[in-house]
This record gives sequence, structure tokens and C-alpha cells, in this order.
Amino acid sequence: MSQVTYIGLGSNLGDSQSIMAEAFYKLASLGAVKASKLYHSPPMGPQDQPHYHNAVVQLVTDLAPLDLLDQLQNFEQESGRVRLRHWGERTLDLDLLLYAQEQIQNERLTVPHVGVLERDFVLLPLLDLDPHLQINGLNLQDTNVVKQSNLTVLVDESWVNI
Ligand code: A4P
Ligand code: MG
Repeated sequence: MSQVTYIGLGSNLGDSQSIMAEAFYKLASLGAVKASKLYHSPPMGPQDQPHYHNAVVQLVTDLAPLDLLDQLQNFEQESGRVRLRHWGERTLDLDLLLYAQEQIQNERLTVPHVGVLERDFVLLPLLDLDPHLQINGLNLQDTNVVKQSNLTVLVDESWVNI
């Protein structure tokens, strides 16, 4: 059965916008997709790294959670993923943020993704896709992280053409 999922995209090495657009088209091979705006955000974690491009893609898919994670990791590898240190710079990071209303906890997968509620670069794009989205009964619009955010929009939804 089809499930509504949300995938977080991040990149701060290489031609981030092209790398993320390519990831979007790959995600489109897994189901129906919709993209948020494309944002520019200061790094969380080590500060001596470039700003990130961030976006979220809504994917409606038949894949089970671990099969979807396999695909995300394949796409990361195909993008020539470089990952130098924890929370450090990378060409492409694909995180499974939400999988329907499911709570998943195993050695490969934690859903909702750890830290979702603390990251404006995840919450703002999620709200582009669904302004009424809730996580664990919490209305994302009402969170202080969203209210106090000053993320920069780089491109509206037209960074991908569908
Ligand atoms: N894993 C568990 N749950 C998940 C999930 N829901 N989605 C496991 C994806 N993977 C999940 O991931 C390590 C392991 O997490 C995987 O093997 C998978 O089985 P990783 O992507 O290799 O590690 P990582 O990304 O370096 O670590 P981590 O903790 O996932 O980092 P984050 O949370 O992804 O943060 N600043 C800005 N402004 N924007 C960013 O996008 N991103 C990061 C990375 C740091 N700072 C940032 C940004
Ligand atoms: Mg990650």
C-alpha cells in the first residue's frame, strides 16, 4: 500500500543545486514526488564548513521503510558521496524524516529522524509541503524553531521541473 513519506536533502560540497535536483529525479522513480523550496542554511555542527543547501521531498511510495533506506543510500553513493566527519561536509545526505505516522526504531533506522523538531532547515521545507503537518501530535507551525527561523530561500519550488 502507498505511504506518504518525507525525505530530507542536504548538500554543502560540489554543485549542490544540481546534485539535489538529480536526487529529486531519482526519487521520482520510487513514486509520486513533490519538492519544497530550496533553502540556504548555516551549518549545524562544525562551523568551519560551507553553508548547506536544504530541501525536503514528499514521496508517496509502496516501498517498505528499510527498502526505501536502501534506495536512499544507493542514491547517496551514486552522487559520489564524500563524508569526512560526523555532522561535517557532504555532497549529498538523504534522510528518511517521516514514514506515514510510523515510529521505527532498529539498528539501521530511527523514524521520525533524530532532531527533526530542532532543525529549521527541515521544518520549514516540511511546512512548504504540508502547512498543517504534525509530528507526534505537535503542530509544526507552532514550534519556536519555526517561529524564530531566518532561513534564506534560494529558489521557490521551480528548482525542479516536474
Ligand atoms: N539512520 C538511522 N535513521 C535514519 C533515517 N531516518 N534516515 C542511519 C537515514 N539514515 C538513518 O547516517 C548514518 C546512519 O544513520 C546510516 O547508516 C543509517 O542507517 P549518515 O547519513 O551516514 O550519517 P551522518 O549524516 O553524518 O550523521 P547524522 O547523525 O545522520 O547527521 P545528520 O543528522 O544527517 O546531520 N547543517 C545544515 N545547515 N544542514 C544540514 O543538512 N546536516 C548535517 C548532518 C549536519 N549539519 C547540517 C546538515
Ligand atoms: Mg544523514
